[in-house]
Amino acid sequence: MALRRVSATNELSEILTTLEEDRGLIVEGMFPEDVIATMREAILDHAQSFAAGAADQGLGEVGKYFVGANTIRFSTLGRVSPAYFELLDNPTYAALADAVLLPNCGSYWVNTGQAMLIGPNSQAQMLHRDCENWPSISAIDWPNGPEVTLSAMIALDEMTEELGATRVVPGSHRWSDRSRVAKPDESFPAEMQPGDALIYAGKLIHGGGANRTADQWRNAMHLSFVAGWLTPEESSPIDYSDEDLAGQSDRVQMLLGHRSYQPTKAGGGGLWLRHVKKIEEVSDVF
Ligand SMILES: O=C(O)CCC(=O)C(=O)O
Ligand SMILES: [Fe+2]
Repeated sequence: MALRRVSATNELSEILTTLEEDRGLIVEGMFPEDVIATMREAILDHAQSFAAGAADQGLGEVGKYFVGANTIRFSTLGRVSPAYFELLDNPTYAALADAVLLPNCGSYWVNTGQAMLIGPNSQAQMLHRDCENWPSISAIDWPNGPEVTLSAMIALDEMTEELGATRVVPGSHRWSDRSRVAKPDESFPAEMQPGDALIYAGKLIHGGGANRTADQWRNAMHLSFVAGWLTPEESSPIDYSDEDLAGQSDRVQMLLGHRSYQPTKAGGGGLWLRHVKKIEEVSDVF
């Protein structure tokens, strides 16, 4: 069972069916070349100020082990380049996220948008499921419980197996034993061109590949969403001010936590009322 690839120009229904069945696929040409080129340049420039291996995701040594000794990671990408907001508004990714997540929540938001650059001579990352960020949810009725997160690994440059393309374990979302550890030879590399994306749901096992080159970096970024009733990895609502998001679409503002959670697609909830009123109209309550 291999990792399937489809073109972003194919019928959306075909992409959706493949994602529903496999919970992971490569969508070729998903993001526009110019947006990817802008994001790439900004990320590589910003990366100059980070020491490889420094990101520990707030977990100390465990986090360092997870991200790798020679990787560079950083988030709050909207401050690195406004091209990030265009990625958030991508219509294909929006349709896929709506299909996977909205059956399980009224609205979803950004889990994290992160530069994930793997340096030369790096070991493979441990294989894992992103839904294990919220283990008490994954445990419910495994493997039939709800998908609560959807991720994209987006190629900024070519991603080959040798460079450390993300590895995916097809079928692992259906394994009856959630604690079964994937063997390295059960995984396939998601080789991609710039602008292609590996889209995968939280239950699919995957991990960053080993970068076996002596002197080249694997340049990719991650962009994931999570059900609005769960807390994301990244603290977007406080990382972006109202001014930062002025002029962005309602969707971008919602994805970055500048809207209240909606329990159902029809609305409801919303103590801050930011999804139905402009903040200026309710600011006297603060
Ligand atoms: O770097 C990669 O290819 C994957 C990273 C990843 O899956 C993660 O950190 O959760
Ligand atoms: Fe992951």
